[in-house]
Amino acid sequence: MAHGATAATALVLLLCAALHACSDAEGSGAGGVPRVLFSTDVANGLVDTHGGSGQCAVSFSADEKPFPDSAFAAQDVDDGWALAMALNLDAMDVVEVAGVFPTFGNATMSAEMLVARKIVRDLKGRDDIPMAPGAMAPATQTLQPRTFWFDGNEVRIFGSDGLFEASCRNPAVVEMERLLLESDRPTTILATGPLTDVACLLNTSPRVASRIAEIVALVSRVENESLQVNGTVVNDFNFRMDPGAGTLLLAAPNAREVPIRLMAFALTGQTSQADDLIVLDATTLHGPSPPTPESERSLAWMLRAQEARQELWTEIFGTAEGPFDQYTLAAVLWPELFDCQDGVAYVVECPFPAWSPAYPVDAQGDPLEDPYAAPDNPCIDHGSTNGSALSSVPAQLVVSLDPTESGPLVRGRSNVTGNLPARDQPARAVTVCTNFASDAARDEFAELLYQHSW
Ligand SMILES: [Ca+2]
Repeated sequence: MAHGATAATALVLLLCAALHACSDAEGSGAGGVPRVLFSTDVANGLVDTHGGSGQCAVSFSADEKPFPDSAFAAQDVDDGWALAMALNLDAMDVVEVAGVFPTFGNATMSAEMLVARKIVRDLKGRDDIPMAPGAMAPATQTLQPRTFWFDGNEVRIFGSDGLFEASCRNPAVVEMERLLLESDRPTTILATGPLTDVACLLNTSPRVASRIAEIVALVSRVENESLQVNGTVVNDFNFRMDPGAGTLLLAAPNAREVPIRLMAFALTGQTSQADDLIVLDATTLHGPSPPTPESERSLAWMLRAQEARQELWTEIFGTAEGPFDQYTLAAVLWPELFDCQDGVAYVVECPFPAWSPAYPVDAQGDPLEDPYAAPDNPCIDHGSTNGSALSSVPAQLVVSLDPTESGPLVRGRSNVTGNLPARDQPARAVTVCTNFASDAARDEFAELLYQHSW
């Protein structure tokens, strides 16, 4: 796609408009720019397993195997592009990056810490920005039966006596809490990975609610929406990796005070489709003008670090991968680019887990279907046609675009919990972004990414 003088002019106007808007915006203060922190599964350049899938080499079940080597793959690069873009805009006084907190997800959290350090400290020279390790895995069990006490009582998952709150606080959560409470300016949380640490923060630190300007999360599907890239079904990764935490984020009592903005796949998936692709590569990215030795080094590393990932993605989907996590940053800085509205978010459970009495088996006790893939289950994209990898998801995060919708937060219950907290409360009011505001806004978004991704 060609971008001529008109687009460049629009870009300048857009940046000025954003800077002006920032001076008045909720969530900004004396500095005049939005203050953000990242909860991110930043994995650029890593060939690794998805974090939390299993870092323990030994199982005591004869039926279990050590994690197979084939699960190692070049992992996603969209977090790093969002982080690098944010740091570049921070240097231009368009945004303030208050902290960067890796969480398991695309890769193992431990390796992600090294990626965060590479981008924040080495490439961008920002020794002043706090970083701390977040969750290494979901803080609730998923795809496993519940844990029981010796007397037969279930080990509770949620609540102050549940295992989530008892175990979820890690250095990232503690540091995010400190940054929020010590700042005199509200902070926006960019949740671009699994929601474990953000859910923990809201469930264990009621005081932070009034300090959060907004949580902007790269997650969710609109009701009845199949998630596809070039016709191939994909999953809602950030929810899938920790459905328990995702539910607890929406359920946190103090979180009711916190605005939540969901960047739905209906929007964020658009620019990975063959007919509407935004590609970040050597043909579209040129760094700042004029370049500096630091900018050239940073762009060169970012491009090199994504090569294997883009090869893998192209092998699967036929085109390069477009941007995803950068939508969250753009939603904070240039909200006018997107079509967002009031909606309600809820969680749909997918029957049946393998330990359910209703799980279908033959006379020998062998399963007749994949877990969570019952033919009549309400989860979109589940079922044998899409394979077990896409069906082994105990729940989905769904958004209704009807803000008056008043159903429960957790739905589709199969009377077997699948380890999701059964909160008896209504669906959560959210803002959901589902489209670009216009074709011109889509082109402006692309231009901003081309300009600031390096
Ligand atoms: Ca991510």
